[in-house]
Amino acid sequence: MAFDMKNFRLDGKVALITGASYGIGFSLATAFAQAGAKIVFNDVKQELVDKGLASYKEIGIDAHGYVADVTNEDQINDLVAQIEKEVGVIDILVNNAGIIKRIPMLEMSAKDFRQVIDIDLNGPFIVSKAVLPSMIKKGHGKIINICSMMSELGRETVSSYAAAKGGLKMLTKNICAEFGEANIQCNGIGPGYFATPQTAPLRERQADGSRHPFDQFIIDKTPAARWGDTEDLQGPGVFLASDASNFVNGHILYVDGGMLASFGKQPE
Ligand code: NAP
Ligand code: GCO
Repeated sequence: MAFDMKNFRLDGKVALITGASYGIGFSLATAFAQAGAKIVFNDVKQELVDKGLASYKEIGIDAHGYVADVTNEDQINDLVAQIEKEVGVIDILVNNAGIIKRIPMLEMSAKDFRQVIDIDLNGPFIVSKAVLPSMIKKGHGKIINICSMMSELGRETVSSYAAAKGGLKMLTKNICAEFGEANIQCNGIGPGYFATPQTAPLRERQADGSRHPFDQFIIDKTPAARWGDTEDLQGPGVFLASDASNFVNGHILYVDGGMLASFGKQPE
C-alpha cells in the first residue's frame, strides 16, 4: 500500500493533554490542533484553566479546559465522563502533568517524596485507567507518557522525580504489554532539558549577569549545545499520536539533542 502523509494527521481525534495550560503540554496541544485534533486539557486550578483557554484562543484553538487533579481518581473519572459527553471519546491521552522537587535525599521528607510520586506516576496510572475502557471499546487508542532523562539517569536532589519517571517508563511498557492486542499504543517521550517554568530555577541569570552554572553544565552535556525548545517536541508528539506509529509500542522516544548518547563535552 502506497505511503500516505495523511497517516500523520489527527483529524477527528479527541486529545486529552493533562496539565497543558502552558509549558510542554501546551506546545504539544498546539501541534495536535494543527494536525486536526480537538484539544482537551485539565489543570488543578480554575485560574490556570482560564489562562490556558485564553492562550489557546489567542492562537485560534478552541480548546476545552477542565479543573481536575490527576491524583484524584473520582475527579478524573468524572472528567473523562464529562469529556465523553461534551467533546467525544478520548482517542489520544498525553500524561504530561508533573512536578519536581529538588531536595537532597537526606533532607527530603517522605511526604515530599510521596507527593512527586503521586503526581508524576500515580497520576498517569489513574488517568490511563480512566481512558482505556472507551479506547478498547472504540478499537484504538494512543497513550503518550512524558518521561525524562531521569527515566534513565539519576542526579543529586531529584530522587523522587527520578523514581517517578523511571516508574513511568515501566508503566509505559506495561500498558503496551497489557493492551497492545486491543490496538492501544502506549509510548513515552523523554525530553532532555527544556526551557519551561519547571526548569526556570536552573537557568536563572547570576547576580553578575553570568549564566547559572547548571545552565552551562547542560549545554556541555548536550551535543546540540543548547536547551530544548518545546517546539522540538511537536513532531515526535504528532508522530506518536498518529496512525504513522501504529506498530510502535512500549517505546520511549528520547528528544534530548543527543544527551543520552554522549559522555559530555571534553575539557578543552
Ligand atoms: P510545568 O511548566 O511545570 O507544567 C506542568 C503542568 O502540570 C502545569 O500546568 C501544572 O499546573 C500541571 N500540574 C501539576 N500538578 C498537577 C496535578 N496534580 N493535576 C493536574 N495538573 C497538574 O512543566 P513542563 O516543563 O511543561 O513539564 C511538563 C512535563 O514534562 C512534566 O511531566 C515534566 O516532568 C516533563 N519534563 C519536563 C522537562 C523540562 O526540561 N521542562 C524535561 C523532561 C520532562 P500547576 O501550574 O497548577 O502546578
Ligand atoms: C532537573 C530538571 C530535569 C528536567 C527533565 C530532564 O532538575 O534535573 O528539572 O529533571 O526537568 O526531567 O529530562
